[in-house]
Amino acid sequence: MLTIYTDDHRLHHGQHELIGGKFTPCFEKPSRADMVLDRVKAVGLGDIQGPRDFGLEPIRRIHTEGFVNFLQHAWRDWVATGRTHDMLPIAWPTRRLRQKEPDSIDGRLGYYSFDAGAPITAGTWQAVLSSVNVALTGQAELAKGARSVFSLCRPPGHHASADYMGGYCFFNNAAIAAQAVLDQGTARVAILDVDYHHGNGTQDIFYDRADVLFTSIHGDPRFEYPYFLGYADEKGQGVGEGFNFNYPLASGSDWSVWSLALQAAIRQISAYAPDVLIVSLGVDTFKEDPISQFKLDSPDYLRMGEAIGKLGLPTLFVMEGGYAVEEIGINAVNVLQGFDSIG
Ligand code: SP5
Ligand code: ZN
Repeated sequence: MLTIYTDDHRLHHGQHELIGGKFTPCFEKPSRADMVLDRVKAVGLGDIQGPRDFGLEPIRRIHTEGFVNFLQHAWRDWVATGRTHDMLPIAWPTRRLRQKEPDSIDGRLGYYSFDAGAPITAGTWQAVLSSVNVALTGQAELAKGARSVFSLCRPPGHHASADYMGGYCFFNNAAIAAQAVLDQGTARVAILDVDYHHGNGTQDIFYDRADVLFTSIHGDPRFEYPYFLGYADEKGQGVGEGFNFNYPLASGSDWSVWSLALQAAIRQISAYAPDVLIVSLGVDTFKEDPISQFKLDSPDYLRMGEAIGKLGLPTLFVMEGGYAVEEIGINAVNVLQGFDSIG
């Protein structure tokens, strides 16, 4: 399987995130991608290519003009106020607050986020652009006829929606790739989000649409981040009704439980009969993940890849989360090798 990768991800290296009431060194760090790339090389998964530049147009198909402008100039506007440490928001427009973009950079930072988990640094803009290009290059290779491609994106994307960032995510790489598939004349795309956390951004982006089926297996929002989306009764709305499927699972779920949800999601994807499948590939379901509560073990990821492979669809894997840095490469690449083992 072809891998798309660039070193540009290193330009995004946040210092701290707010987690459990403490400023904690960011779990989402450059060594994550290094470990995955090392494993891709170690097992000889296939060729590794750099991304091409697709510009801002495909991003604007998913994200609002205001949000794109904010992110593009956020660091410049922050530095102009005399600060050179990471940007983190402190206030958000919740219920009964005005949904109006403020003038100040501090206000706009809160307006365009939903948590304090995604610090913006000097190199963040270039890194997130390159991460999108990694996803879009993978999509282009798939369109040329590859059966599957691995887009080793960093930063991840699935928590980012049309007009907000958060959860280590800025632009929604998987959603931008899905829209690119449709814009090239394909009718139906399915997304399978296997990251431990609900893909709230991706769900929100496609919630009222029938041309993208969204399925997600994740920690139940009753106990797990992102807390405010991901329930099983979220089915889509308008023409999108019936095209959104959530499989929230209890803390401590292992493969015996997780694989049943996977089979249910796969049945929905099969029934939808998409032209292309995009997998939001998070491996923070691993038993030793430092911020997660599922109990998958390394061999389970081979089974995951095999099950996805049996769908027989052109498939783009887009890297999302996974924070057990030593094992993230083994687990992510196990999914890809399991997929490849299915003719
Ligand atoms: C892409 C992705 O996986 N983003 C995840 C963002 C999670 N951010 C908040 C996690 C809160 C975890 N709380 C439990 C801490 C256990 N020590
Ligand atoms: Zn996650």
